[in-house]
Amino acid sequence: MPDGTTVDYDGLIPNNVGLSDDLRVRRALETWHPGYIDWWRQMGPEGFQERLVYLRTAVGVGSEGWAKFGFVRMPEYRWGVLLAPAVEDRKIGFGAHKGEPAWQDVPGEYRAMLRRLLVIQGDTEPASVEQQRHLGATAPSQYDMRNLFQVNVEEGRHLWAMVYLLQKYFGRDGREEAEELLRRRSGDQDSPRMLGAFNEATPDWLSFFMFTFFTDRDGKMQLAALAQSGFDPLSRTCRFMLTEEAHHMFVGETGVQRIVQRTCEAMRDAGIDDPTDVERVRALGVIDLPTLQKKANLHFSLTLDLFGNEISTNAANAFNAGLKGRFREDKLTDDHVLVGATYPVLRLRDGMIMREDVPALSALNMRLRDDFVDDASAGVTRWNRVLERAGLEFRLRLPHVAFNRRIGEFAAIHADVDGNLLSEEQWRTRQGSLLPSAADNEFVISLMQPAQAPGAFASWIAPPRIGIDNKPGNFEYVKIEA
Ligand code: BYC
Repeated sequence: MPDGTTVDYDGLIPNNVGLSDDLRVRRALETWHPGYIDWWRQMGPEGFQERLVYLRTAVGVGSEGWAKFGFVRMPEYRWGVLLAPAVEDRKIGFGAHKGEPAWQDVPGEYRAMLRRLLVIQGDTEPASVEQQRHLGATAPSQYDMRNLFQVNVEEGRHLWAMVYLLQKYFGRDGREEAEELLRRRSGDQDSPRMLGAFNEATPDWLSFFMFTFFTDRDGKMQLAALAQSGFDPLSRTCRFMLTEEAHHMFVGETGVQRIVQRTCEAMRDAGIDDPTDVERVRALGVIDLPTLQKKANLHFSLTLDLFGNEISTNAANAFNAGLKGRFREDKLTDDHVLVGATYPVLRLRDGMIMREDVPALSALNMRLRDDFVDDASAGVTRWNRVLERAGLEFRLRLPHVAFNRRIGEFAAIHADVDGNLLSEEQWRTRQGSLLPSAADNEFVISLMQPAQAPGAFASWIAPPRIGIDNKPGNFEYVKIEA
């Protein structure tokens, strides 16, 4: 039996779940494997599949030394099934089953609910790879290209994580769902991915950094909520996924930070101190700050939609069932049952946005969304430090939660970034100053010229302070010449 911290690399599928002794699941996964590789070749990073990339691969699940770095061709990456070590005697921490032993198998009455959660989570992982598949060609440096590919292979592994749970615990339904996860496509008319933001295009690197900053952070919050699950295999799976997820948000946060830094430097060198002098700033070959704000507005609002409706019986049921907890549930000090508790939620009442106390159980999506907003604002504060240091007064900010929504209370109305309601006509007039316009997007895309020589960086982004795995600035992260 595996000891739960070392990974068995002998078979086709690296794992710490004892696959060598679990013939049924091993066969199911080995049968699914060729379809996955076909999907990766068709829908994974375009143009770089045969290049050697300096990637980290998980080799253990302990807290130290869990990954090793080395050159790998992406289709040969060792995707595997890795669960965080089991916690002895773990109990369900919330809901109607609080205090009972955590489930090692699927509780029959919650089968459908659990399957739906796994499928939604699983669906987002390949979706993001599909969304990002064209970006390699315009990478602003080898460092960034390598980070993109790292994020992509790990999203691929996160798909494996959900597919393992489906194959192991859901029999034939699980196998069918696993096939469907390879069949849907981001943005496809007939067979789209399940959640809205995962069908949007990621046409440029600014979008990629904003996506990893905001949307991967939804991933972090959702995984953190699922890591609390009373279904122990899901909890252990998500705990390990969170270890990898941290790098994805690092990529987003530092990506935007480096863009802000480069813009500030270029403005200073050119003696421009008005950030709204967009044309002059753009002429320097850097991204103007108002455009950065508009992109942040877009990605923040798209990501808020991923938290579902403000009032949700699905969320209440999943919590009651002990399947999906709150962010850091185990650190919270209330009764973890929430019957009779309330939570304040922003709602639309008589054409106004009002705070209203609602039953806490039905407001769990909002609670997670509020935790997300706090987490994201800490990142925005770090971006703003760059502006402060540069002596500029401009600050980036998060728009109001009612801005540009397609799911929930505010889908029916228009609001500006301060939460003031706008008429249809006012929205039409102001939209271009709040969200990226076609001209803004065109400008950003015009900057996306590849910088492929080791140590080279595109004009619009500063180099990172430190290389991946402490490598020097001119390290060849991707062997571009085959
Ligand atoms: N788009 O009761 P409600 C990540 C549907 S990201 C389309 O509010 P619930 C990653 C909803 O399905 C994290 N439909 O829903 C990031 C429901 O339909 P049914 C992904 C939507 O269940 C970057 C109906 O509306 N993981 O990992 O409370 C790169 C009623 O809604 C949407 C998860 O999301 C939408 N946005 O909340 C790579 C965790 N929103 O069932 C990866 C698992 C709602 O009535 N998912 N609907 O027909 C969940 O926990 C929940 O399903 C949701 C929705 C939070 C998504």
